[in-house]
Amino acid sequence: MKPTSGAFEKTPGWLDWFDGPAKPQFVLPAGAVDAHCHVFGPGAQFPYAPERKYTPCDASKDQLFALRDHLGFEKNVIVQATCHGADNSALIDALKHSGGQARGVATVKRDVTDQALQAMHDAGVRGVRFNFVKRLVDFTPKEELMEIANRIKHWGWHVVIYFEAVDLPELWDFFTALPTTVVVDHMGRPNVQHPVDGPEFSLFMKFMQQHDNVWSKVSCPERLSVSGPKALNGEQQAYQDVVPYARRVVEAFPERVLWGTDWPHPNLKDHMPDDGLLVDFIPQIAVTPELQSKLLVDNPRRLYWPEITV
Ligand code: 0GY
Repeated sequence: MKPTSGAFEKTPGWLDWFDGPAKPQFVLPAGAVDAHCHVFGPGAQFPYAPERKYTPCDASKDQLFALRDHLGFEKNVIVQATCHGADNSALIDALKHSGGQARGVATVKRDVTDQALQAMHDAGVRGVRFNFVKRLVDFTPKEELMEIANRIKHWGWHVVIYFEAVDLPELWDFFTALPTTVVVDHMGRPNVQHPVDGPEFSLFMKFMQQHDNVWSKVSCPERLSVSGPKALNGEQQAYQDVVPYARRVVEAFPERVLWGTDWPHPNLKDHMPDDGLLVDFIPQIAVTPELQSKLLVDNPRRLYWPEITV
């Protein structure tokens, strides 16, 4: 599973994904879904988008599927990353080679044809992603996004939104007007140095409380954590500062949460997580077998494989 940089030169300072993940101690429930991960290229086959804000290390579908099997997941939800822009070719290729074990979230522009949407649906795409993180994308007018949301609704797709916590007030009216299920990436990126009961995270909780079409991925402790991956005093476990946030969301909205590795972890410069240890983080945020089943099996199935009824 060795990372390679392939045909493009990787952004300096950007860490390669970790190619020797531990076998998790936490045994995932049968049918578990890694509901947030990406494929990158390989760039020689699927070139990165000219408008990208970073150039990743290649991370192929075969490497993703090997990680899935190693960690004990059954399925993946592959999310289009910004480095591929609105060219979903690498994503579609991965879905088509997954033997039905992967579904996808694409990025589309206003001019996408119905024929292209149908082809994506047939390959396994079930959502579109709207990204508001300014370091990752250029601005797209909200009317354009709303037009896309109204069109993809016809296919029964949902909208995945990625934003920073400080931007939620400004985006609130747009998000609450979306006509589909709405899935928030990484709990709306809370600043975990702020109190979990403080105004910022309370607004996010209110967003979910008041809108039962809103779901959240309780993913990316490695991205949100300030305390980081290392035990501070020999007792504290990795990413402890993220636990209260994720646990609160899981316990308040057990039917509307998803979890994913975020492999291959774009844009990390300080440390690269071991995906096996990330899996071991799950029982700290979903503390009972029932919550774990909902988070890892029932919820992602309901959203991405509703045809599976047992
Ligand atoms: C993530 C997070 C990031 C990047 C992207 O599409 C992307 O490029 O989502 C990030 O840099 O925070 O979920 O993969």
